[in-house]
Formats: sequence, C-alpha cells, structure tokens
Amino acid sequence: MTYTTKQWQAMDAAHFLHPFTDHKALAEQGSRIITRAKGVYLWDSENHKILDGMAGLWCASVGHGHPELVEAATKQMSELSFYNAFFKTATPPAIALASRIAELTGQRFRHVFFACSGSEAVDSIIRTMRHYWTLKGEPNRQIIIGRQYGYHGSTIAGSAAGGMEDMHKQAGHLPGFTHITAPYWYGLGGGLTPEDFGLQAAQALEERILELGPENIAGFLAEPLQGAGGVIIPPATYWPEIQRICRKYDILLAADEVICGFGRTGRWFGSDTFRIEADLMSVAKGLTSGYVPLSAMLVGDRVADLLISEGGEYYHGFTYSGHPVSCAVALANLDIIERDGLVEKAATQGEKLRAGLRERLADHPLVGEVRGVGLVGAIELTADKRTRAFFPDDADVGMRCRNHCFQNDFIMRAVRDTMVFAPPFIIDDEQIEEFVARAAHAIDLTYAEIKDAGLL
Ligand code: PXG
Repeated sequence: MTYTTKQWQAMDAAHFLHPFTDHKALAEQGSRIITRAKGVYLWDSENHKILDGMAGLWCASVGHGHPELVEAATKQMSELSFYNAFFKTATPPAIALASRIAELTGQRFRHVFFACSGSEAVDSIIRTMRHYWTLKGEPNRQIIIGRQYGYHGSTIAGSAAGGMEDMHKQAGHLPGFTHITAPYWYGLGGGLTPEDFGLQAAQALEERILELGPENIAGFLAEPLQGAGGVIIPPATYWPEIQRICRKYDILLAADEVICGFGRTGRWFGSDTFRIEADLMSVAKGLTSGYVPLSAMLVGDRVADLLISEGGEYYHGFTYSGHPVSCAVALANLDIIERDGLVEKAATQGEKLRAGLRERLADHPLVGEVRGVGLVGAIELTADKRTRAFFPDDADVGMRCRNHCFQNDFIMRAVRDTMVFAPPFIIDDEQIEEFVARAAHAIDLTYAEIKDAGLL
C-alpha cells in the first residue's frame, strides 16, 4: 500500500477510533504514521528515525524486529496456526509455556491461565478471587481493593479496579470496588520521609479493611510499581507492611505484573524486586515483547489447589486462551531474554540511564526528581524544585514536553507532569547517551516555552 502520509492521515481520521484519544483534536493535527521498527528505533512514513523510549508501550523488551520471534511465529503458523483448549485438547506451545512460566517463578506459581490482554488477565484474577472465597464458604468476600492512580486495563472490571477517575466517569461505577491512596511519595508525601510515608500509605489498606469488614474483602490488587500512574515506586517500607496486613486479615494479594513482569525492574518479576509474596499475578506485555497479544493469570497453590480440587467446571475462558502462535513467540522471547542476559541488562543499563539523566538534569530548574528501577523510570517536572510543587493542570506542562520529544524524534510518555520511560532492554551505551541528550533537549525546550507563556 503506497499512500502518502496525508492520505493515511485522512483515512485514519475518517475511520480509525484510537485508544485513549481525543479524536477531534487528533483529526486536526493528523496522526504520525509509524511504518517500521528495528531495535530501539521506529521510522515514520516521512522516514524520520525515532528513538523509542517506551518500548512500544512498555513491552518491546528484546527490541523491535527480532528475527527469532518472526521465525517462531512463522514456524508455528505453518505447523498449527490455531487450536483451542476448551474441550479436552491442548497444544504443545501452550503446555510448554505454562510450565516454563511456572519454572521462572521458582514454582511459586505452578498454574497458568492464558488470555490475550492485560485487562483480561486482571479480569480473570478478579473472578478467580471471588470464586475462591465462594468455594471457601465465604461468598460475601466480593470487594476488590485497588489504588488511586492504579492501572489495570480498560475492560469494565479492569477500569473499575484501577484508580483512574476519568475512566470511572465514562465507564460507570461498578459495585464491589474501592480504592486506597497511592504510595506516591514525591507527589503526596509532603514533609514526611519516604519511609514514614510508605508506612502510612500501606496502613490505608488496614483502615479500609476495617471500615468495610474483612469478611467482605476478596483481595487487594496492585502493581508492584504503578506504571501508567506515573512510575510510582513505593518506598521500601510499603510492601512489607502491605504483606503483613494481607496476612493478618487473610486477604488475597494479587500483583499486577503486566509492566514489571519478565525483567523490566531488573529482576524477573517486580515481586522479586519488591519482595512481594502474591497469591495471584497477571502478566502480559513483556511476555511476548508485544509481538503478538498474550497475557496470563498466574495462580499460586493456595488458590489453585482449591479451584482444582473443589471448583468443578471453571466457567471462564477466551477463544484465544493459550493461542499456539502467541505461546510459541513467548517461548522464543523468553529464550532470548535468558540467553542474552537481558534481565541483568535491564538492571545495568537502567542504572546507566538514570546516572546519565541525573548528571544532566539534577540542577535543571524544571526537574524535581529522576527515579527508576531497572529500565522503567520517571522525570518529574516541577514549578519549584524545593517544594516539589506541581504546575496547574491546565498548563499541560507534561503534554508540552511530550510534544517536544515527539517533534524531535524521541518518545517519552507524559502522565500529568511526570515524564515516564521504559526503553527496550537492548538499549546500548551509545543509545543511552542519545536518550539523555534528547530528553534534556525536550526539557530545555519545554522550559523555554513555559517561561514564554508566563507560567514561571
Ligand atoms: N495492568 C497493568 C499494570 C497495565 O499497565 C494493563 C493491566 C492492561 O493491559 P492491556 O493489555 O489490556 O492494555 C496494563 C496496560 C500507558 C498505557 O499509556 C499503559 C497500559 C496500556 C495502555 C497505555 O501508560 N498498561
């Protein structure tokens, strides 16, 4: 198909409804048409080479265009492109991947249920938690506790579990969900030390449990670090206290590892990095590096044993649960991550990236903090470094910075005024220097623009 950029943009505006997009505004501007990618770079229809600081959308861990993943998909498609797992059948890639994932978790999660998206994996967790308590003879335990700024997907249940107010307003409020504060020290910690604030944020869970009655709570669902909420990394005191509270009230704990899973934080799972002992986990993105859709709910023995021994038929599943092509790609992807030491690389390259950003930006008047773990991180843009003050919402400082990145062939995401990044694990030292230079340039341009606009 050889259309011009303008033709693509016109067709796009006429027919394609994008996720999380103001379509009227987009139609005025026109989409950027991304046509190919290799390693850490994307190219658009005008042949601009763009540094992808978001690994697609937190997913392309092994980089774009890896020939081994193309080969794995091609091979599996020619051998068996699809068969389902509903009626006493299974395919080798799905079986092999389930056991491989169990192995990667050190057999802490020995059972795996496949779906296509992170949202579906989260939905599976919610219904599995509720089913577990019904089987235990405590059917009143229905409430799922999530968090402010939590993101668990965009299905009705996923958005209800997440803590994004704008989503709740459009999707409607489902009963059976409640949210506690986020462990966002930079934004909410005030004068407290991160340690004291972390404890306080965790104790909000205990308060909510007591308020609603532990006999009504199914579980607590949380990301090890909150990705889409702005790469909110909890203080060290947070997770141990959450763990203590879940144990005390016998609340199921589910770790949503859709972003953290498979190396993003420099360990295989965010649960390893933050020492979380969850009963269930959801994984997606990094499982296939985003080459094909695949997600999974990982079930620990406490839940799996009851589900299997007492549950009877499990009335849940998707046509593509355990899709053989997706599973074959995931197996090849995990092979690459292991063989090439990419989990360790995420840790070492992440350190270099943060060091580079701090060296370049620590004294920048617009930068309040650079934080991260492994290859996921954030740069806070601030109106006042000393007080960590935010700009007014309508100043759109984060969006201005995102636009400067984009116009200069570099991708970072803006969450409020927090710039977030999550590049592929294969990013090399030279590309890290390029990343730092491009980020600094975009922040300089943003600073000049908001000074001109009288916002500083
Ligand atoms: N849980 C977490 C922790 C996620 O980050 C989902 C569930 C849902 O996954 P699916 O595959 O249903 O999208 C996610 C997805 C962003 C952004 O802009 C983040 C996600 C998705 C889209 C955009 O940061 N995370």
